[in-house]
Amino acid sequence: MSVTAKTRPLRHTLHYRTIFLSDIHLGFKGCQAEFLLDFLNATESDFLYLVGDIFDGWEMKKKSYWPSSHQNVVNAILKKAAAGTRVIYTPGNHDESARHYCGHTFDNIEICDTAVHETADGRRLLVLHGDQFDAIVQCSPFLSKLGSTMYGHLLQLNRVINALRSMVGLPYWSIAAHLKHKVKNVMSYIGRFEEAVVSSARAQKVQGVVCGHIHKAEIAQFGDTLYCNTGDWVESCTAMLEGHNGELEIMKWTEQAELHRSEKTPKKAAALHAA
Ligand SMILES: [Mn+2]
Repeated sequence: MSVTAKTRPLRHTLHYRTIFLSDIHLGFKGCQAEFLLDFLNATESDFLYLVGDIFDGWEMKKKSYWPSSHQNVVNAILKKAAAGTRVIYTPGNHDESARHYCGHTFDNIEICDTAVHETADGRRLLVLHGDQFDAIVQCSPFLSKLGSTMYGHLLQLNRVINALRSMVGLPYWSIAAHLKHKVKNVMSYIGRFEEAVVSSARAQKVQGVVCGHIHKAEIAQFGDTLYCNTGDWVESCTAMLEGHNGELEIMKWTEQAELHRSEKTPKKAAALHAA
């Protein structure tokens, strides 16, 4: 007996009221497009917010990189928009060219600089990418992040350089200490970023804010204001989800996908066996 696609058990879909995604960086090699595609295919929602840096225009300008998996992500989003999901896109600094189209709607995707989302339990959340606060916060977290990965190499280099310095009579100078200071700056950068985002939400008299930009998923209460960061699809593969009762959660798909798959395994095995 042969099993056709029609008779195969349907994939179990996860339903949410809202999905918030940011920092996908399509067009950049580091984008985890396969994971994202898997997530998009496994989920459905009434609202889908694209909270900036969906495309990486900076990388695309440097070299053309557009594998089919990246196009498939775009197609999956367009398909959702066509099927009735309300898709709202608030561009970021890497896809700032999309900001020229704020106030317009293309293929059912509404583009705006900032949006206000009302949760099922009546909370109003300001939605924006977050680079708008770079001028206040200063210091790029990515430069410092690069600093932290190079830390180990620089510790070694530190020894070589100081051996040379001492040979020519120069005093000891620690790159490592210099870098430690930079890493400490990352922590204070995140703190200052969160404060800036939260005070902007307060000024707009909303109950909370949803942003991206710093690639660090989080839901935290700052006094009377809720701070939500959706994370990214370059390293952490995270999304923020709103359930039908308005409850918010951060989902890490690399962990969730495994659970989702293990639930499906018996059905899939049965279908293959029958085929
Ligand atoms: Mn950004």
